[in-house]
Amino acid sequence: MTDNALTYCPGCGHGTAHNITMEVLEELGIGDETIGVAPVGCSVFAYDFMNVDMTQAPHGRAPAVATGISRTWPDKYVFTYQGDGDLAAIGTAETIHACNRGENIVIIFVNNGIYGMTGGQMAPTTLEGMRTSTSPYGREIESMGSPIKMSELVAQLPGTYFVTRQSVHTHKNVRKAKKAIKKAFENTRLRKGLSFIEIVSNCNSGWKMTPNESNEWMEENMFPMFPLGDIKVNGKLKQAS
Ligand SMILES: Cc1ncc(C[n+]2csc(CCOP(=O)(O)OP(=O)(O)O)c2C)c(N)n1
Repeated sequence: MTDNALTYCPGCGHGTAHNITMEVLEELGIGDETIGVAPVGCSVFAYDFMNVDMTQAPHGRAPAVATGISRTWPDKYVFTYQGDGDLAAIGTAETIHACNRGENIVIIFVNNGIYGMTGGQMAPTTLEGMRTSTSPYGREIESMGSPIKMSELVAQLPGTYFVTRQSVHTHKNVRKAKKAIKKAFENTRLRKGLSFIEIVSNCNSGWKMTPNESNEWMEENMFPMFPLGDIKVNGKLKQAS
């Protein structure tokens, strides 16, 4: 990480997710060979915090930009870091097609169930009944559709080699998430294709809760819809989805 002070809300999972990503690169000794693509959203300034070569893509386009970088420099480790509005709404096409092509990149997907940066609007990942600034009476499936489970969706595509869902809200979960991120970059080294790491995260400001309340709410409400664990390992689906 750089020495810049994080601008995330106190209690938000983004800082931890950044930190473990950078720790993995340092431990693998590949920081100088890595290029990250920041999204639009709260983590738009990831390039200020992550001490590796970074660029930033228009909203949702990070997997397409990462594709170009990875194909231009096939020996580099290339990753995107994206929120759920970015990855699962505005960039759905880029995400699906990069996964389907099996680009040799890592996608780190931080799912907090809403558009955090712009004021907590509904995202494709918003839970049924969840109140957001654009679903003030709660998400209604009939008119707004069901939450999209991106990890289960991309795991069906032959191009994904590793798909897992993690969280960073406890020490134990941080360790597991870090292990998953390490495995993902090792897959890049072995040129195995695309590794997709979902991190279910809180958005205590957007959810209008204290950090502790938001973590408890996440366990009780987000995890039943977005269960933690590996979904696809070494190109093989682990569980029916
Ligand atoms: C094409 C486009 N549409 C909309 C926006 C406005 N916008 C900026 S950030 C954001 C929400 C990002 O939410 P998410 O990707 O979930 O990340 P978070 O802020 O929650 O980490 C939106 C809609 C934009 N910049 N560009």
